[in-house]
Amino acid sequence: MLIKKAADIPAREITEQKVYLNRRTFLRAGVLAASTVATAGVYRAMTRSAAPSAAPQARIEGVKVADKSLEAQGFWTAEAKTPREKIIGYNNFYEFSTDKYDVAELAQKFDTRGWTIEVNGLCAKPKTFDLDDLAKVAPIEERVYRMRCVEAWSIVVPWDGIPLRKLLESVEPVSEARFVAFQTLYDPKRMPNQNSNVLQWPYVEGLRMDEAMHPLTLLATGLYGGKLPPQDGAPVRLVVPWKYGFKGIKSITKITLSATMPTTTWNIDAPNEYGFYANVNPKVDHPRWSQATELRLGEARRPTLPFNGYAEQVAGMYAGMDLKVNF
Ligand SMILES: Nc1nc2c(c(=O)[nH]1)N[C@H]1C(S)=C(S)[C@@H](COP(=O)(O)O)O[C@H]1N2
Ligand SMILES: [Mo]
Repeated sequence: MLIKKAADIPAREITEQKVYLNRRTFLRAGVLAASTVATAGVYRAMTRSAAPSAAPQARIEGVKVADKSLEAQGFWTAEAKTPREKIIGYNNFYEFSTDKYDVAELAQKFDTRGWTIEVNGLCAKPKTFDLDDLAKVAPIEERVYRMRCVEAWSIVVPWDGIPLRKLLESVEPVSEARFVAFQTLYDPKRMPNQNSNVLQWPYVEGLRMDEAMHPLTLLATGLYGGKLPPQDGAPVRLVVPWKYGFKGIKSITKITLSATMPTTTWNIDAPNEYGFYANVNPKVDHPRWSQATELRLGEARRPTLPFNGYAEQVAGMYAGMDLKVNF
């Protein structure tokens, strides 16, 4: 990314944190991988047992509920929410500008009328969704998530959205689907910085199927109880809270189920710096700066947590993988 200086980040010792191995999730993943009859139905049953209480609503009749069980599941955090002005005034959205303070103004007139998201690939019922269709897929839930940019700044955002899993289940993935690829709109007239070659366009991202089906993975349509502002990825963006922020692809127009690992924008741009998995890991420094700490916007610098504080919910998906690297 363009922020190259982080020399001021003190190299600090982080207590060795034993990665929490969720053995049951691991075993289920093994069964799934071994299964030759894994249908969408089988996948559904397995992922459901990973999340005993199906995503309760964090907002009930306009009242925000600070429920411990939501916090335990990772759906909510008691940490101070970053003020809305900061969230919508400091953005990475290279289709508009590489200057975080300029994105908001340059994206203000971004026209999202008639928006559709095509969901295709390895599924029984491919479909192009407009925003009304999307609203019918599942009720909107509020999630208060930490977001940690790979550049070592972070925010806490009250998102509104639907679990990605609900959308994927609605198109009935077939057993060969192992990955999900995402694409941002490509339209240089509406996204003027796509006339530059600062990145390869359109911006693309991807998740492994189990990551995409994880209860924490959100398709966000709003924040702070209102519509998603253009600078934050209107009308629909991805939020994967345990991964670096660049996985959270904005203004999505296409989602494709595939058998092979999709290419991703930042990996194409700098393969030695950004990998496919990109799980937040304070012990693996970026080649050009430390990842041990982060600047919480409007607050003090603080230690970065493994999996951005969501290890208990997600570490089991990476059992047996070398977590010393992000690739
Ligand atoms: N299409 C697109 N999606 C994107 C980006 C981008 O440049 N283009 N930047 C990513 C990065 S690096 C981060 S940190 C987050 C920032 O989200 P925010 O501006 O809403 O905080 O969006 C991600 N999604
Ligand atoms: Mo980022």
